[in-house]
Amino acid sequence: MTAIRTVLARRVWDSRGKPTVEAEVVLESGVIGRAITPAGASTGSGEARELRDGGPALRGLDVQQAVRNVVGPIREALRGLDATDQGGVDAAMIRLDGTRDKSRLGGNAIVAVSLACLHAAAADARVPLWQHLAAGRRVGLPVPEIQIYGGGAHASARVDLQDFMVVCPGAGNFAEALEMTAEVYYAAGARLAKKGALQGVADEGGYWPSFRSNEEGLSELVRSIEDAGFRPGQDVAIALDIAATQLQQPGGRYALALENRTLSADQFGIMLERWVDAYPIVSIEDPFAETDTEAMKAFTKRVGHRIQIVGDDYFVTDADRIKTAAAAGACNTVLIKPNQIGTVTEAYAAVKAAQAAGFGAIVSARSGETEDISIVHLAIGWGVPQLKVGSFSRSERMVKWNEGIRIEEALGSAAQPFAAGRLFKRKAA
Ligand code: 2PG
Ligand code: MG
Repeated sequence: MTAIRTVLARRVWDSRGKPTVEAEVVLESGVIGRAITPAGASTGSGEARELRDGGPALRGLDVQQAVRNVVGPIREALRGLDATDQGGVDAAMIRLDGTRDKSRLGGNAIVAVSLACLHAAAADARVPLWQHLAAGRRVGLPVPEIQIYGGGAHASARVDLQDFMVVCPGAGNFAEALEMTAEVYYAAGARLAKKGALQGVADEGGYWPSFRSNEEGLSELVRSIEDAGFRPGQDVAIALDIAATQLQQPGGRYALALENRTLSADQFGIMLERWVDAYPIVSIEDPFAETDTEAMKAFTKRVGHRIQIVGDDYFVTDADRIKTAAAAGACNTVLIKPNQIGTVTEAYAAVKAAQAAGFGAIVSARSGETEDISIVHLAIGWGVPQLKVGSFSRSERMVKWNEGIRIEEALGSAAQPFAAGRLFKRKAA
């Protein structure tokens, strides 16, 4: 009865008002699984390709062909397959697509179907998705990494750094981490408003600030943590996503447009290390561009024992890239975004590769999101210890934090201990 009867798709809209793909997998039992594809703005060049229609309408961003691919060839290929065989379903789509980057059918078509199939299998088993994935293993809530200020490609580069985020090593559980973050978010907004530096919110709901330098964002964030009544570093610490692929210029230098200067990779690394010394930073994502392996290795060697160094564009959720980086000593943590690689099976392979390498992992949303809550369930069910969803406003973000609250409640005392304190106790230089 878990055989796939049909696959449906439609165009829906994401948090930036852009078209995206929603897919439904319908089983012979009548059970339906549904998922929506998110979209990045600061994308890695190695990501699965989104199929967009081009042309004058909707700035070329429409996804009608991707929708037709789901209800045409993908439906044809999946009909009759067993939805509980996720590997088989995903392999059938990868075969049918036939390209390395899923550009023929579209990564945006494939990932919606892949996730919808997973939802259908869980629904057929009459358990929540996280429980279906956990398959009897003890699981817990991931530590949230939450944006306070947004910049880079998500705020017209008003500040060069993309995400100024917080994590809460002082939180005893997920709900408490959210509550602490809420206090910091309010405090940060109040400080910006008082300075006349509040320009609205960026794509992921973080404040859109008008700072004079990137470092001002760090000092303001520390003061916001204090204003909220917390000890910076102990209760609430800073996590950054530099998204440095966006900052690298032809020739390899890194541009800080706000500060009207460019830096060599060495100078950029020295600046970041100084920040790690001066501020309670516990995590830096994409400190260098996706191709700058030498700089990534050198930086990991110098500060990787003290803080989390996360590869996003650098790994694009690709298990092979993770294995290569682990051998080379680049990064120590992997960002996991299902739509970067294109199927649930391959995203899980990236989680396993990270675990095998002794790396940390963070399941992450995209800057263009929807009401889809799949990633919360993936993080919990797969046992991934961290979750990044953007900021603490806008419902495409809050729907995911709120889902975590429900699951924490459902797990009750059966939950694995919350890992924030263990993960983010900063080590000495
Ligand atoms: C990132 C994500 C989320 P985007 O860089 O980590 O912040 O952004 O979805 O635009 O790639
Ligand atoms: Mg990133």
